[in-house]
Amino acid sequence: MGSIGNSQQPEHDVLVIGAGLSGCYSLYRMRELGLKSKCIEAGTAVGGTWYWNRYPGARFDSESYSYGFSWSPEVLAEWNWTEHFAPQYETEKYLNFICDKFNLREDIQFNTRIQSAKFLDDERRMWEVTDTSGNVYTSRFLITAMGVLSNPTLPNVPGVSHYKGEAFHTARWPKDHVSFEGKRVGIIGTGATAIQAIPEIAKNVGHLTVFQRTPNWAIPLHNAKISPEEMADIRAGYPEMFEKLQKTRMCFIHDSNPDSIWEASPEQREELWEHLYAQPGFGMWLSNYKEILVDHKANDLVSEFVAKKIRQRVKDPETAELLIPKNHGFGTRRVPMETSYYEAYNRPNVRLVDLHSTPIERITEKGLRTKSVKEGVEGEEYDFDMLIYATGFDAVTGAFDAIDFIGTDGKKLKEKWEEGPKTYLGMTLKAMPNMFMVSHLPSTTADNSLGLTANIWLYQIMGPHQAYGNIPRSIEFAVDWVSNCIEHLHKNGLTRIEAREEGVKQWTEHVHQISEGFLSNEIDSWMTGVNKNVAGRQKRIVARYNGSAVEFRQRCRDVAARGYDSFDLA
Ligand code: NA7
Repeated sequence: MGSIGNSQQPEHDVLVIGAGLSGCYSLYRMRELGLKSKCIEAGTAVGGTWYWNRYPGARFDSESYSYGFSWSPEVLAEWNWTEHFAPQYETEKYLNFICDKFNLREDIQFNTRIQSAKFLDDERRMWEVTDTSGNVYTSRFLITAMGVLSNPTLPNVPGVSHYKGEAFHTARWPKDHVSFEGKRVGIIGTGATAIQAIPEIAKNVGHLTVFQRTPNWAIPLHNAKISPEEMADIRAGYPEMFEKLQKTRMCFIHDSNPDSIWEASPEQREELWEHLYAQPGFGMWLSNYKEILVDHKANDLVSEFVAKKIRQRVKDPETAELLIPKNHGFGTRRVPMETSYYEAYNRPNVRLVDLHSTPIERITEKGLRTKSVKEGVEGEEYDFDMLIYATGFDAVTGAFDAIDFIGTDGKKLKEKWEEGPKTYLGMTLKAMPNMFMVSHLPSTTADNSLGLTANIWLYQIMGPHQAYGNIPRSIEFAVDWVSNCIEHLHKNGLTRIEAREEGVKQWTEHVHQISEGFLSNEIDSWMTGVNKNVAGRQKRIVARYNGSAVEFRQRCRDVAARGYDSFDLA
């Protein structure tokens, strides 16, 4: 397929922002179509999350083989996973292996951060993209290979810049070895990241203090090595496994459970929960009774089971109680998967501080100071050699806010999404012709705004209003759909595609409607777009497609089958 164009030739047919999983696969597909493509990446290498997010303990919590790409038979034949839940360095190696194999790096421009993207007038029908150094790139189509978990955020407490010791955000962990040996370390946050990091840090640290605002319901990962024989069996089972993943609601390997909790006896419930708790991976979340994520009473029962497990595993009853969530039920936030997380609190060198009774007053030069909510009780002063911020992200729309996307109406996307994202199929937008949002493991963006010790990077995963769950499955679908769409445009001599107002309205309503009834909607978390550290992120929004991935794909395929007639094409 030759270059797309009319009299006003852009420099590129396709420009991809971000060289994570989705960016690299987009580039691969565009090349297959014979299009002149370029991928722009702020980091110095490919891989995004799995390059930059290298805090101790970082690893998949979905089965490695189910999280790899399925589109290349050669990669499936040649790549061996060595652990059921691959550590960060293995996944980073995997992405580099793919880039080497398909020579993707030659079309990736590293160390370049995009600042703005503007759709030029209808005559020229192209995007003008500008990087932070002022370089300008033009392209017929723009693929944003970014997503919703981006912009690591620091706590909104005074004094963050005053701290003089080593300080790291977990999403911007340095490449060089970080030693905890003999050090007094403080970590703020107890989300999925901290829950992976804490047991690893605890092994080597002088003393670790964990500052917890909201505990989460974590369950055991049960990771294990994969022997060569096992890998051979996994490989032989790939076709069947990928077919199965396409049939499940969230494309995970775990079967859903059609059974009703109300038809099970207490003994049967206990038996199922013991079985799921002992299983590797997300089974406890995904293969549980069908009511647990929608019915408060059912949710209370399973929460009580997990609370019992925490009480059994944590020796100090007071600490155990603090680690049991009281403001949300099991599975209503992202369930962190852990390896000896609760046992870390049985070590004499680990202390848990409850920020509800003693919130952080300020970060100081030497550490931090808490205050007590009880009158007459003093706060405490903590001195550290190292402070770790495991404080999460400005999620969901943050990735898109970081770039000034300006469409045909002259408005910034950021302003248009103040009340939450509005999309058509989660991939296209009104007034942003020729722009596609693919779903979205990691793209990295250099940013020094946090002013911490390490090189710091942003990473972004998943896009708004698209099926979530097993992210690489969503990426493959979105990239294939976009590639087919661009191919269709080219074959038909079309140079402009734009979502219609009506389509955006209907899709956004559909996304909201299928989200109804989930207990998770009632809970503040990054999944509902809430970040207490960021102005304007206090209100819950519907950002994810909560329906089945099977249905999502069917709806998108129907649009393609009708020749994209729900778009304005020109
Ligand atoms: P999360 O899940 O957003 O967790 C962030 C943690 O940091 C969470 O415990 C927060 O408490 C805590 N936090 C944030 N700000 C503060 C302040 N100001 N004071 C005290 N504690 C604070 O991010 P993660 O990186 O752990 O995980 C993100 C996702 O990445 C994860 O779900 C995986 O899908 C991959 P809060 O809960 O807000 O009270």
